[in-house]
Amino acid sequence: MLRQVLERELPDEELIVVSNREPYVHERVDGRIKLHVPASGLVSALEPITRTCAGTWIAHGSGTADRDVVDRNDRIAVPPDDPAYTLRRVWLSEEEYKGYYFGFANEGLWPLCHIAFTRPMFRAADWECYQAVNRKFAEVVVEEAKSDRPIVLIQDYHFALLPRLIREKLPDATIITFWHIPWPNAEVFSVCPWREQILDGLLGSSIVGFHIQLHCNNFIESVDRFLESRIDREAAAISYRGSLTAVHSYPISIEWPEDEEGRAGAAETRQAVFQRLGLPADVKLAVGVERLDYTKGILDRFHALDEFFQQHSDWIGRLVFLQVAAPSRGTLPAYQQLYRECVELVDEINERYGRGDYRPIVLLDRHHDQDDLAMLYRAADFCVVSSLHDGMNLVAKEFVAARDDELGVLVLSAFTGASRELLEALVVNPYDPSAMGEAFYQALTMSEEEQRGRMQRMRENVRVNNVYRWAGNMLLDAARLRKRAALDETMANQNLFRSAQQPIGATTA
Ligand code: ADQ
Repeated sequence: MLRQVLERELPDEELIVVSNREPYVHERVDGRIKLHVPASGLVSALEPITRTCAGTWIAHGSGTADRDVVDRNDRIAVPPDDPAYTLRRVWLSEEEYKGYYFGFANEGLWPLCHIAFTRPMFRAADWECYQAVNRKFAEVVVEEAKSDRPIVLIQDYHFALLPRLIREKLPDATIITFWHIPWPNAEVFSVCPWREQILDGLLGSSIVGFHIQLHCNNFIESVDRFLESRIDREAAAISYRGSLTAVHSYPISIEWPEDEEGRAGAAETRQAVFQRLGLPADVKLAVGVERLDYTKGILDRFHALDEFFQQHSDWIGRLVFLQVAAPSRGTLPAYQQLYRECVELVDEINERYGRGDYRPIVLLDRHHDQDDLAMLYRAADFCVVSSLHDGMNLVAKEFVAARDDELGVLVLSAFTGASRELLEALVVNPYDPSAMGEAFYQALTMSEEEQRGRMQRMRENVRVNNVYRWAGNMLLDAARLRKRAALDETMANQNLFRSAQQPIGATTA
């Protein structure tokens, strides 16, 4: 569908993607340059699209060897082993990055948008950096644009001001901004000291996208409350400062894995993983995979495990919880504290329920590559996604996609976008540890027939609604907007022509 959209609806159009994080990072390790593909839902989702469109991806060059491999225009063709598109790196000073990324984006907007009861911090100095960096990216977009009406896909909360800044320079561009995290209700949003500027910035977009309708509604409510605008709720469009912004939901997804010939079967994979972790063959395995982030409800699932062992003590010694947690934003105090609390709670539970060699929780606090993660998903009896709040959550979809044996159970928080689509998961409230503990029990005792029935339906959903459909739907809407604009322009020209032919004074009232 994406290919069709591109060929039929947007032939020869120019696609520019902007995100904070780059899809490829070059690092210098022991004097040699190493290529690293970072852990991020955003990169997993956008990389296949940019490849298909042969576009330009503009991002912050964060690797220690990034400058060594670019050309004199700061560009590099990627993927390095099979180049398909251009990566344009933007350099930020330490001070800029600290204020814009760690400060305003991650200590301000991230907690503001996630209802996870972590207080957002707003500092004027961070806001200054955020504005400056948005301006810097706007300049680079204009520099990279080969025409005056490119399609620009802006990613995420790092760039709330960018759409307006681009619009001022390229008034005919089609700008789609996708907000990957939730949008809070107007009451919560109102605490942001620069709420009007943020809304004004975003409304420079032709389309603002969220994962689910609730976040679209919250955004429209915020605009209604803080800006002078006209809102057409039926068409989900906002008219502001003489232009129109559509607000739509586009649920993001993953690239469906291709059938790999000769890939190890589920039983073999399980055996290999159990051997690697030193687990006896007869224990059950639960798995959790995320960046170590306070919105992901990692402590909450450990509390649920505690409850579960209290209620079902016969399972002590028979269930191991493998938690993979990639370090993230480690310089921020809230993340350092979470890491400490996490290690302490794991130690406490392991001490309480461990016997001999048995440890109920195994914590692997490092980055894993996607193949490794797929092996863990396939080896597990159930996967736990207990986010306190999450725009979508791709781990839930990756787990489902990995289960070609159609077995395994997904325990999924009701506060993820994914819970709107994966209806056959065991949906839980992460704030209720005893109910979540019961869901673990239900997962462990579910018949294979029921597992298969649920898994088949979820797999069908994720297979069809994959990341290409997400991008395809956004680009299709962009194509519609461009066609309508072209039509409007033709009609306006015709009217001009007609009125020029009419004698002066012949117009009717
Ligand atoms: P994230 O908050 O990063 O994404 P998520 O959607 O779960 O959350 O994506 C995480 C990605 O990182 C997954 O592809 C996962 O496999 C990978 N990952 C996690 N832990 C890893 C590890 N230890 N090692 C290697 N890879 C790891 C944000 C929003 C989400 C939204 C996505 C996409 O917060 O709500 O779904 O963007 O829009």
